[in-house]
Amino acid sequence: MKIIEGKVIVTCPGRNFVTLKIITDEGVYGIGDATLNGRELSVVSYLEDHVIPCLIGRDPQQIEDIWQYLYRGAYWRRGPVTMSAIAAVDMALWDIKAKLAKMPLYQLLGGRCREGVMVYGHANGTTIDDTLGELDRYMSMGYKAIRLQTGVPGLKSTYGVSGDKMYYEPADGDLPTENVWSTEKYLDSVPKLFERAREKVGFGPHLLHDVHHRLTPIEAARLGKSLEPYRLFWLEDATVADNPESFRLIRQHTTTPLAVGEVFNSIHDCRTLIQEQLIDYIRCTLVHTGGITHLRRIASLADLYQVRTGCHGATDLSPVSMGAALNFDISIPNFGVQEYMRHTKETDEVFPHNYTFKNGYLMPGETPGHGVDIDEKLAAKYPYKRAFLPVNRLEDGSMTNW
Ligand code: GCO
Ligand code: MG
Repeated sequence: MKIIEGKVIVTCPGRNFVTLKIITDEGVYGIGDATLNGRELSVVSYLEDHVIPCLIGRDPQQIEDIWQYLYRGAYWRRGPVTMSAIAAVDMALWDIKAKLAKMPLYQLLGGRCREGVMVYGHANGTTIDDTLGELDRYMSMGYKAIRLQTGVPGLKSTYGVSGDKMYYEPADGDLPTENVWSTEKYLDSVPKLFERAREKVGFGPHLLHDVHHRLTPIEAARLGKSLEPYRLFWLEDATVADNPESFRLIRQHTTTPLAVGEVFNSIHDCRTLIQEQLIDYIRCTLVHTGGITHLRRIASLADLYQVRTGCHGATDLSPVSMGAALNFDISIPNFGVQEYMRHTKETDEVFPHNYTFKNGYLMPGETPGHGVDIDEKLAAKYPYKRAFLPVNRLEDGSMTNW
């Protein structure tokens, strides 16, 4: 069996997605997600110019060998562009292998470890009252885990609060939008939100919060400590994780569980955090971390240290990533939770899929492969539209993390 073609499909049904289709001489094909928000065309070029020519003629069943070939063979290691391209190939090859085996992918990965994949949804609003209203709505939809983000009094905008109640889309400008940030204002508002939320709904639902890398280690430590009475499921990206030492400092001060990893792209980014048990959840995503082959290694390492997974699942990861992630999530022992931000109707139509939501759980489907396809004709109706993530400045004008 041989790979005879690799096609990169760029489509924008409301937002940009990059998809790789690998076609074999036996007619079986596989689909992989290659979307890197705000940097989409770099991955397109990497795939078209440097990866696909090397795949033609190879046996698509040799997943590990092809992974090593693309990783070691490039000489230049890691980085989000490279690892997203490798991930797309890897996802497509696992799709092909599961189709050949006539099994849903999770069966090939070892079978189910649980009945369903617990997901968390995003409840947000510009005021605490709005956010609590959204919390109600998510609970009535059956969600068992809900992320809360609220507007910060005195700031025009903040991460995680959208105008649209259904969908959150941060890549909102043809050039990067400029936002303004104040840590002091933010640190006052978050504990109030969680105090009100627990008063309202008790300790039944899991509640989560995303700091989006905006605090220094000591500020994050203070926030974690002040949130302890509200027993969060996790505090996400409390500070930038470039230095694992930052998490040592946060850990010394708080028992609020910590999650990190959505901007990681390699096991080497999280090795120390895991081995020193500085985090509780590793949030790497299939598409930016080299696909199923590499994420399985990360999850296995994490399992040794009682660190659980919580794969990133924002709307900028396509339904292909979601379908593949669900097959992975259901098959590993140390799964924690899966992020689930619903895609728009247009996106769901471009990517027909068989996963389903019920009572706060997502279920991968039972058809062979990872269960997600692309309707190429429909995809062609939505041409690429340049879009950037915002940038962030402090009130005095200096650049900070978005
Ligand atoms: C999350 C993330 C996202 C990112 C987005 C950037 O927790 O889901 O923080 O919302 O901001 O993926 O492209
Ligand atoms: Mg996040």
